[in-house]
Amino acid sequence: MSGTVAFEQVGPIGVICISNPPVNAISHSVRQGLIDVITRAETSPGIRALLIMSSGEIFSAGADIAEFDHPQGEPSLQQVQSRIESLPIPVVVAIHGLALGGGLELAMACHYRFAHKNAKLGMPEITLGIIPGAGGTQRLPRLIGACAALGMILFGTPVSALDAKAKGLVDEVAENDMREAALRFCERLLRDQAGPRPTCNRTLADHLNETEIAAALQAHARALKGRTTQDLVVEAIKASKLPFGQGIAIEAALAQKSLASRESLALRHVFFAERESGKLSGQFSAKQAQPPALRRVAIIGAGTMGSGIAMAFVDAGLEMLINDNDPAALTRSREIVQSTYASSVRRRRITQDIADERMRRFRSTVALAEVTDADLVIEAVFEDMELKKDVLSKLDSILPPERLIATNTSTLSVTELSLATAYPGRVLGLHFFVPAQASKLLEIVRTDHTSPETLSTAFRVAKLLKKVAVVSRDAFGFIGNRMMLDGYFREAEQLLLEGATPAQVDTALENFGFAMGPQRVSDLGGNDVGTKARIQLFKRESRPDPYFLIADRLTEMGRLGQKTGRGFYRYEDGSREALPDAEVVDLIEKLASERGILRREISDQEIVERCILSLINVGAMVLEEGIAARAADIDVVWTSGYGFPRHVGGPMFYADTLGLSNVLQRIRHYHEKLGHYWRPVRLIERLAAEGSSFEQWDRTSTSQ
Ligand code: T1G
Repeated sequence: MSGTVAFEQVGPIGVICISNPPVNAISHSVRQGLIDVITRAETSPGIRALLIMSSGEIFSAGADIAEFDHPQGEPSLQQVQSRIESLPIPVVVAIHGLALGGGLELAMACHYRFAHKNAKLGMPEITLGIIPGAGGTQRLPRLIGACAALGMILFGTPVSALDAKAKGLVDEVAENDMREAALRFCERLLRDQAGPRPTCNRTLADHLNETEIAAALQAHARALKGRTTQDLVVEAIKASKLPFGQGIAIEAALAQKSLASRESLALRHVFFAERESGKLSGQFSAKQAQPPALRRVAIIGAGTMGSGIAMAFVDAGLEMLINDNDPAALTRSREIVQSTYASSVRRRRITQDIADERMRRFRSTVALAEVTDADLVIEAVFEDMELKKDVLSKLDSILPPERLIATNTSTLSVTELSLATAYPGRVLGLHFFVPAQASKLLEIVRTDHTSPETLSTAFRVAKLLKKVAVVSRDAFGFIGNRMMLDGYFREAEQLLLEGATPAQVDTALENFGFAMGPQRVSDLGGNDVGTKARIQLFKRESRPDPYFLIADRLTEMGRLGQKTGRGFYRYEDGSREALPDAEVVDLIEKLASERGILRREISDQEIVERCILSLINVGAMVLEEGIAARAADIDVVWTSGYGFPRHVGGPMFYADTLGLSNVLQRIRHYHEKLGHYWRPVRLIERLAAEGSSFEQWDRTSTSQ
């Protein structure tokens, strides 16, 4: 009997309990355990029904993703499901928390589904680049209809228990004590002599037609841009109109195909990389330090970033106090937050009660002294060294030494700021991204002084805000901005000088999969923001010309981007549509001729290759300098904070798929053609010479 599945007889009911922490993944041991207890139940006298449930927070997060890279040992989940479905007695499943992927597929093979009112049920396989492979594309259509099933599987986000009941996926929803309620439900079935009800024998209520398929794909077009898994999903669900045996065989073949796809390898890499980046390795193991409880947070500076960060904490349930010495700024901040909640209420994302409750926890003050009872204080004032030092030293004088002080700087030296305080160990950078309340990424910037307690509190903050945390050592631009400025955006500018247009560069990279091209991102964030960042950079380091000639000239000309209606593009009043502007092309031509740069036709392929390779090259530099601990961390930063396509896996994973010797050969090609800043990084040369990869580098460097 496996240790992950327990069996107990309660009168005529055999209770089977899965216990495989932390998420009851349906690993080999669970599958074997289920087969063992079903066999035992079949031979136990007096058993007239089975109840399958789980212990812990959730029912099950599905198949064990960690097993995907190895041949799946018998019994398979399909074999477990056939045993359950063909039992001569009713089998009930009780779902609490979450039933995802293979977990929901197991539930759909049971004869009756019972769910707690707060439970959620979903098929997130598409987020891993695979299709449901344990009957999900065959049983779900039989339970809720092919069209609804297509919607649920393409979307990947779980539905509530009440929605699931309305769709016919769940038979009954329980208010409280799950186990007791589920046992009552089984007894009622026995009283009503309700027998087994194999889902596989059900007939489809509807058939998919091309219009519905097109509509469903269109509804998810943005999320599925550049992806292919959706085509396999459609093919599999179409097969659900066939006899079950035929459909399940087609699903199995398509599932195998999806599992082997580059898209899935990339998405699984990002899945585990996001979970790994949340852990500290080596001398900074967070386990040594228990972070203090976080109930109250204070933000200094009520600008756009300060207000967004404040909202993120309020959304996470914390008490919030925002401070600014300008009462008008506080009023503006409150109005911005209030109107953001109002639009969320209009879009039915939250209720008015929730909006009101959150505004009650959003307090503001001009008195800095009032922040002393906050468990954490984050400064988000204007990006100026002297101003930030002044704020930090004032906070240092009024806060107890163990209290964490964080700075939201994106360009200044966190080390220098921390040394403006008496306790540099309690200072670090919490680099949020616009919009702070919604962006997934949080760059945690540690200095050589940052203490383990401070670091583990920062990780606690990320978990509370449901953000993906990545640790960066303190250096100019940390991980993301450094690679953006010295690699990706810089190369985009160079391509403009050599003959490409902003629209051509942006479209080429958006076709590669980026959410938005570099020039459009610059116009959205404000070209002046980039210029200010470079002014800070040049106080610490130099960069040879040309380095953001065009963007800095646009700033001088007041072409700041969307906020001024003109930037790399022009924008009609009230529109965010980026329209080409001849004045910009003229400016670029002039800057190029001033530097004797010959302009030429440039292919989209060259644009993508140069922008991505420069990202990879600077990424390797960031690794070599120890600013990022893992190549996988860089992939997390770029996929969760800079719009790099998740289904490509991030720049470093992508480099591995290209092969580092090919990457090196192409970088050397551009080094010869374009000069010094394309010099290949030694780490790439070494790994290519060893026939190695960034993934292997991660494995060896983090194990040291
Ligand atoms: N398999 C293996 N490990 C898993 C796992 C899974 N399905 N889900 C989570 N973990 C690990 C995770 O790596 C982490 O480990 C720990 O559990 C806690 O996770 C046949 C083929 C459930 C919403 O896509 O979305 O079924 O880092 O930090 O924030 O058709 O995990 O501590 O060592 O994320 O509370 C489909 C994936 C599988 C769901 C919990 N299922 N998981 O979030 O904790 S494919 C999914 C999640 C499938 C079938 C197919 C989330 C969660 P560690 P966590 P969390």
